Amino acid sequence: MTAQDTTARVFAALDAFRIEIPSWGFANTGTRFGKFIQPAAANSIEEKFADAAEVHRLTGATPTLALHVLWDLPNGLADTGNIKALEQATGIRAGSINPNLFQEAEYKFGSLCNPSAEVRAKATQHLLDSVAIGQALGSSEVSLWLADGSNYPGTQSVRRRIGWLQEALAKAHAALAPHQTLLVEYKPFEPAFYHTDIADWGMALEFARAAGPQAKVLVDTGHHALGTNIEQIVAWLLQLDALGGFHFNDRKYADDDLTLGSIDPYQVFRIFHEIHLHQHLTGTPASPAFMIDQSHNLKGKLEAMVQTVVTAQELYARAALIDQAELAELQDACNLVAAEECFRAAFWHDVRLAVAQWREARGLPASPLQSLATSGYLEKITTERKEKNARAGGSYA
Ligand code: PSV
Ligand code: MN
Repeated sequence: MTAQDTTARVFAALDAFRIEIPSWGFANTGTRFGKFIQPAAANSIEEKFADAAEVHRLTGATPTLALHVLWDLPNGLADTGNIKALEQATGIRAGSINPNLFQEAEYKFGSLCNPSAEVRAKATQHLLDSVAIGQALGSSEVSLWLADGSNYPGTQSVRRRIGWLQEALAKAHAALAPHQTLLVEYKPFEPAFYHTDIADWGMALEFARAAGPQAKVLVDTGHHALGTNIEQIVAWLLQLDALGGFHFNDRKYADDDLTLGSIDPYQVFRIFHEIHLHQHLTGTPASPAFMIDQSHNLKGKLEAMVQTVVTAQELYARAALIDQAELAELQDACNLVAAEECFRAAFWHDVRLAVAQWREARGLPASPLQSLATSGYLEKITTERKEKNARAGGSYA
């Protein structure tokens, strides 16, 4: 491939690449043992939109902000007017709507799978409200993650809980507008440690299929047992037209929420390869919703978010450099070393110069991280927010 071809591929890949950032990535968060308060953290939805707009100004790739209903729209539908005003003011659009079915006291023993019909009804209503919020905001994804499960064998009926969840998802699906997708996220454990009601992609896929054609699976890269071949799951979901979206982050052991690509950039590259390959095989671009699900409490929140988006752009561009036709030929010939080298050559290709050229050609800062450091934005929000943050409690118990 000539240098010109490489640059053209990088430009085309980046022009098409958008990734959603999470509102909770700007707020004070912590570990199970305590919150680490940051002076510049966002305390309101206004501040979250402002931070998201800054990330988009720097990277050109994050036009939408994922919203978590209880945290960002505590009054539900009544808050959508405020969100619309913020969209107007910042140029950032509301992204996926995330129902919150894990925080309230009633959900101690589950939400949509709770043995109590009353609790299930409350949870189902919240899910339906989330669908309505998505409609009011014109957002396309309702992204469902359940903390439901149990901690001790024999204490819950896995079978009956499957039925309850199917019922709730069917109701949510029936309420979707044509432009909406219901994303079903899975997670093997935490906070439930014995069984989780949607524990893996097979269960998520089955729930999505039973709910209807507008329900798809969401793959959170942190939600797999160690050693799981995530790109194979992605390949299967693409093959079945069932891949709805991603929550990107990185992990060493579990749902660590580390910065994308910080532990295993090759895995992200392999996942992006499956996305590019889909277009090569079918002629149609794969269109899962790319989202980040990270909430940093050690790194600065803005810096971590910009670093993540930049890494995602670089890895997406690198995966676009694979010569798919050549790779297919080598695979068919079972020419293992040559096939692997064709694959790896793209991974090892340093695209940073081409990415910087793309940024400049699109009127963006050549180095988003450097530009963030010198823009004065971090100093400004630190001054504005530090007193409020100093009053925030960080205690676990
Ligand atoms: C749960 O671990 C999760 O991945 C879900 O997507 C939640 O909505 C998100 O994190 C934020 O808590
Ligand atoms: Mn997630």
